[in-house]
Amino acid sequence: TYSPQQVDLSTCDLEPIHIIGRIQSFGWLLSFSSDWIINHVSVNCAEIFGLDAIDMIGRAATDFIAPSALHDIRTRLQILGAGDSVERIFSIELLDDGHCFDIALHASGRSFVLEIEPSETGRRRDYVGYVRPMIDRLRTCSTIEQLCTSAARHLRALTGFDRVMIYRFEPSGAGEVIAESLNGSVDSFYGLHFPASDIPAQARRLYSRNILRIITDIDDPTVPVVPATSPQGEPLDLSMSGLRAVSPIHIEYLRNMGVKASMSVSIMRRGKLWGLMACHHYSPLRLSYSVRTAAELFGEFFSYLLDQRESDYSYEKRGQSMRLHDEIMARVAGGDSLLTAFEDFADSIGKVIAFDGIVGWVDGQFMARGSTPTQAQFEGLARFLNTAGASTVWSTENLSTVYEPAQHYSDVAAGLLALPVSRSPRDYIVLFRREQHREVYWAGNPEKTIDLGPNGPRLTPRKSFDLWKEERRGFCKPWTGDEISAAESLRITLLEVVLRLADAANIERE
Ligand code: BLA
Repeated sequence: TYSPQQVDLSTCDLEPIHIIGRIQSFGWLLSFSSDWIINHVSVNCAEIFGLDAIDMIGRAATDFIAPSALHDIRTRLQILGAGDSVERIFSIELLDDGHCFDIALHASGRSFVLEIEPSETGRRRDYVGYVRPMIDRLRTCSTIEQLCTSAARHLRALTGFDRVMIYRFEPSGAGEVIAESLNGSVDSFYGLHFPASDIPAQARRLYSRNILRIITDIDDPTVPVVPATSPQGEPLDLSMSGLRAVSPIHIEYLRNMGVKASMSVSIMRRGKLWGLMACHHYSPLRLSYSVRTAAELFGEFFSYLLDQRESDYSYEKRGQSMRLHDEIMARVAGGDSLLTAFEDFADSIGKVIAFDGIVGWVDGQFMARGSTPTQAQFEGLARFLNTAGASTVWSTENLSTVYEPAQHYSDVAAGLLALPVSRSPRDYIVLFRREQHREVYWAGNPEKTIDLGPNGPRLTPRKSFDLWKEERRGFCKPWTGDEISAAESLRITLLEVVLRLADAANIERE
């Protein structure tokens, strides 16, 4: 038993969603060993195989599948790679009764899982053929914002969801809707923030392996997979399944939101979950496996293009910081000291990293420009910075939480980026940013999740997603990864300059 005190956000992370033991009812699932003996079935299999699911266990899967289908399946099993790959066959006559199915095959432990869905009937549509022009459109987008908006629009056109969002994770794990496409009758979520606990850690890990999930109807009673465990006591791992039933906690979340069906496609960047293409529908929505496959493919291409755009941007920034290095070195070679050239340096640095104020603190000399602490205040701050170490840049968006005296000047310098420019902690170039008073709009009060709900001793999704405004005080505009790496290379340049100037001074003295 749990006491309410023990129920914190980490209990969300403990729910074993990959072994939930149920699938959604829009398909059928069976698993078999490498010698084709059926070891798990979803109980609805009776609908297509005409035999009670329980009676299928222990029989050969080959007894149920038509020879030509079996041939195709066998071939696919041979090419099924190690790891998380899934083989798909569309429009296969599984039972030789004229019915076409779409199937997915993947390995789970020592078994193979066969997932079956009805093929789309009527006018057959080549969805994969749609993806090409969608991607061509994306290629013409030059900014990340355009790219995301265009992706949301195209994914909505392909799938028909009422709301398609591009949701980006922040380093804290919370996230923001950065682009959206809507059916005119639903509310916008654009710009809204959601707390990290909405998508717990194990779900994120799973979503970086299996990149698409759909919930066709939150009221679907779902179907058990039997037996619950193998003779060895192991449940069937459904991590790579496309039919897996989802966590009841998440169903409650969607219900509280008023959403009936959802889908999300993972946006991966360099092996990490960057965000989600998150889709909502206000009535049940079943998408065929071929549409989902097209959506998945589109998501993968979108991820590549996004990575390319972000890399182009970083590359441009790197170029700028290299030019800055050259500029500074040229000036020092021309005989300027760091002190006499401070104003010029400040200008050059400002082209690469925006700041509101800058301080140079070299050999006990204080030089300042723009919005900075006073010399007396800075001397205290420099001692604090000494404790952060001399070998790398150090930054904060909110100085006063780590260094209390900064409260007295948080209006002029809420955050800083410090570049130690001598080998011992002593000399610095410090960039300051003013407070950026920011209002963060949350979809519901993110702290209001600490309740025990119908799903037992776990946190309950919040009931209200009404706009909740957080006033963010004392923070400056965040220093980006590109800015921090530019500062790091700038630091190396300045270190060289300071050493060179010190050498020159020594030579003069001798
Ligand atoms: C899963 N939570 C998810 C998913 C999304 C969100 C997108 C993936 C499943 C899907 O596609 O529907 C959250 N949905 C969002 C967010 C937006 C959105 C942020 O549309 C913003 C636009 N959820 C809670 C709490 C817990 C929780 C308190 O609020 C835990 C106690 C759990 N969320 C939770 C779990 C899953 C989940 C367990 C995994 C569901 C599964 O795959 O089984």
